[in-house]
Amino acid sequence: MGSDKSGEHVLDRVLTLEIVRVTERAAVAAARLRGRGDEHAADQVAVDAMRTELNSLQIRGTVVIGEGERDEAPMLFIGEEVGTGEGQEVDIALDPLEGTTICAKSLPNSLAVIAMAEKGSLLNAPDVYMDKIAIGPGFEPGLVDIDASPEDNIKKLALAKGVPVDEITACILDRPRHARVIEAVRDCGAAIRLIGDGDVAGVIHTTNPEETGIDIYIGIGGAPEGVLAAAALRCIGGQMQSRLILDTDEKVARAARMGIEDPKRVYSMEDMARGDVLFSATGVTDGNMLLGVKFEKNCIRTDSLVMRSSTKTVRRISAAHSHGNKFTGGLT
Ligand code: VTB
Repeated sequence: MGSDKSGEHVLDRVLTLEIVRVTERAAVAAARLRGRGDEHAADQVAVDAMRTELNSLQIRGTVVIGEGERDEAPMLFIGEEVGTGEGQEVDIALDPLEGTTICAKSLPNSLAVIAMAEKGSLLNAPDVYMDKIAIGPGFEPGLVDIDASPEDNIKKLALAKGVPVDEITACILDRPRHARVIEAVRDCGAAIRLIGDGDVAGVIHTTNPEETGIDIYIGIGGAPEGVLAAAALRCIGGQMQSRLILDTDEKVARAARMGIEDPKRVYSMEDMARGDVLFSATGVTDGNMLLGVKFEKNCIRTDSLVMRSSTKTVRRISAAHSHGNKFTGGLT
């Protein structure tokens, strides 16, 4: 571990640039299967590629948010150890292909994502649903509240931005479970960007409304995706709150086995991702913030965001990978 000026232990900054390869490689692999209608195959190649690259990093990593539990996920399962086994001990949250359906249909905003943090600082969330609310940076803490109504949150956000409510756009997953929220948001005059999948991107998009057109994320998505989104927001800035949906005894028991004692707890962004966090996302398909992978005659192009919470540096890395190297299936 290194140490920043305040004495806080931080992750080795070299890793900031190292982890981008992990998402680049997963994105390139998945992009070859864009629009083929086979979600499973696209996910599988992304998992394989991410794992190979992750295992070349000089870390002692443990997957805490991954492809699922050991029995259902042969690779990158929760608890799997990754890296060379030398170097810093880190916890890892990953989604080699966030938006498998989007990729299979070649629609916008599928990503390869990974977050890395000091050991013990990422919420070990079970693979259940999570209620989430998120806004970007620049607002007073506690401006939005997961327990307030969508109308209240949107009105407060509009006031803080100094715009009328009808200039606010909320991003919501297009699911029947959101019928009431969708109605409430429209009734108060705001617009909605309905997305088919990909709520990690949906949350990240709130950090740059000028570019993405999204001011607030509201609704229920996956808990693993929630932790990844919180890690990203810790790096860029913004606010997020969440609550796990533990609506059966089995889910409550499963969460308890992962150390979650209060099934109704509201998590802040810092509760989900503490301390120093690194985050990398590479576009698979074109999106509102990142371009998808481009296969060109002489190279393969990738577009990534790489960030680190302790310094809040956000790097946009556009890379050209020459044919014949490991990204293209050639020699490493
Ligand atoms: C969201 C979305 C993901 O899961 O978290 C969603 O961002 C939640 O689950 O891309 P449902 O699809 O059951 O609503 C994903 O779609 C990944 O499966």
